[in-house]
Amino acid sequence: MGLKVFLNGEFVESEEAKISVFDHGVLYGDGVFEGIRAYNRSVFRPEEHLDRLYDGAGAIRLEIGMSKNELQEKICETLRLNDLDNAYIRVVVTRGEGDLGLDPRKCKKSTVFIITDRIALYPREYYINGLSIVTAKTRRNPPEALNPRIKSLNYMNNILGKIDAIDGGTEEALMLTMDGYVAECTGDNIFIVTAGRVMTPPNDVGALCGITQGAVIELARQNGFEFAYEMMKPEQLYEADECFLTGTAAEIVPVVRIDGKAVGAGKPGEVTKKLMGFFRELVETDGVRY
Ligand code: PXG
Repeated sequence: MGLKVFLNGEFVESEEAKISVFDHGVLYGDGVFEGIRAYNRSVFRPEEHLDRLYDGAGAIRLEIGMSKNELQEKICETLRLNDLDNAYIRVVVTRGEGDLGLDPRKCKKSTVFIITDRIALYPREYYINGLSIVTAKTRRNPPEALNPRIKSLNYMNNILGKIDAIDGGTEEALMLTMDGYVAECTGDNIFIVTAGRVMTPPNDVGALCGITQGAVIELARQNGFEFAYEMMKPEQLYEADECFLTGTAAEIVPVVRIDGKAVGAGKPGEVTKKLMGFFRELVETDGVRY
């Protein structure tokens, strides 16, 4: 039995879930999206994901056409219909159908869909032994161009970064700002730990405000770790005691090698492992039931 997809107000079989070739989401990547997780029949922090979705839509002057509450209810309904206990949820809002021109005013109604699926987890190996990453040659978009705070459907900058990762024989790549500061990875935020201090770059350098990043900052503070937003150059990463990535799909994944250089002892660090434990508890307890 196929999974049902919410598409423009209706639930349809995944094979029937189709959108127009004139949709500006397809023609121009004109739209916004969210990736959300459900654990044990609870959606993890849906309000935060929906706030980010609506803020992004506002920034590109896209009218979603549904309230946050309605959309949250449709997410829960989709999960219930598909009887999923644990899931990866993709919410997508595009500008909708228009003509062969950029003008967003030609698109009269947004396209909204929700895909819920079983989550394909990263290999356990990454969490036990850690991940190697490389610095992408592609730089992150400056906030004055396509602001990385907007989780837009135009992910070409990140895809180019991902190609750099693949070329470097790894799964994830570090993306720098135009000034050479650490921004984030192609689909994850980045943290380092140096002398017991947990640090991540300030999001206004040009990075997505990650929901997982926010949760990890809370956990670090609650558990007595010193935390600071810090501008950092790649050299500071090489010299860090620990490094890890955060993201909805990845959760917390230790980084043990950057550009071929070992981070700390070249294995997942103690602070990273503690935070991974706290995060596991958090997702099991802090969610919205469906
Ligand atoms: N930075 C970027 C550029 C992202 O796309 C994150 C950071 C982490 O944010 P959250 O809110 O998830 O903690 C993301 C989100 C995937 C996938 O399939 C990953 C993301 C988005 C879409 C798909 O791996 N990462």
